[in-house]
Amino acid sequence: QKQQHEKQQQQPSNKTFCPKKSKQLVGTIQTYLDPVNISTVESKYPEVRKGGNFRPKECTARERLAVIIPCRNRTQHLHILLNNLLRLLIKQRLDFTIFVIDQDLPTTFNRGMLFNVGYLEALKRGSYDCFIFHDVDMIPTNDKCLYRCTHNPRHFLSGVSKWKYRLPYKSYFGGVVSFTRDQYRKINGDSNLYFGWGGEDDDLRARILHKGYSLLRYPQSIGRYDTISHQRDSGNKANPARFKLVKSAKARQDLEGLNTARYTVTSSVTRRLYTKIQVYINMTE
Ligand code: BGN
Repeated sequence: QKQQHEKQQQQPSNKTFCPKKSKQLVGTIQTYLDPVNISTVESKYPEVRKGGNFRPKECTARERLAVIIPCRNRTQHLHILLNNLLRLLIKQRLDFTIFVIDQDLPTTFNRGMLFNVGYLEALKRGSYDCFIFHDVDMIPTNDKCLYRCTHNPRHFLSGVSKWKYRLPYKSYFGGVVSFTRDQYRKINGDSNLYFGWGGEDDDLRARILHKGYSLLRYPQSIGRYDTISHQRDSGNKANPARFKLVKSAKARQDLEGLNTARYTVTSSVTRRLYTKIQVYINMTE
């Protein structure tokens, strides 16, 4: 499987690099928040190859991007996200693959661990340089919000519709974040211990700062996101252990994370617009 992916990824050598900012970018774009059929989205993007893979033909992209979307029983939202996100990524002339990491029911949602699974499983399938971890319900509204990695991890959101296009608190680090392959490895990825809602993003931020990185964030006009409104998912109740866990984030950093993620891949399928990795996480291990 890896060989096949690698073959697909071999670059022709006689092309120039794609521009850092494509001339096609206009700024504010319309968002589509209504439910959509996957077949409608598929027919809109014939240029995306099986597995959710795209590479510009006229230039060589500067890096290989894996977009990791943790998901648990939220297929409707995934289709809405793809309906919005694919156009933006293609316009930015990026070499990307969409990975959906779908957690088997009934185990409580573990967003942090799904990030780790996404990183590890993507690297088994291709040599990605940049990882963008993307909530399934965050819809970008500005195409100058570049889906690229840089010298420090980046928080993409500066304002979200459900918070009146602001953030809930200054150090909020949820939603959409980017890491180079190296950055994510150096911080030992996410914690695996957060089952249920809350805190794992605060833990991740603590890990980044503790390893000496600083944080980047897009300015207000660019990091502007719409959200798909929904009820709190069943199987993702607020995690009462989160307060204690966040306090010990730095002490646990090297002991648990990317290096200790235990999971079982129950299926891996290449759909037209994404690679879907189904994963079982055992809560008691
Ligand atoms: C915070 C949560 C985040 C969540 C944001 C926005 C906690 C940690 C308490 C120590 N943090 O309160 O995880 O992304 O709200 O909803 O609960």
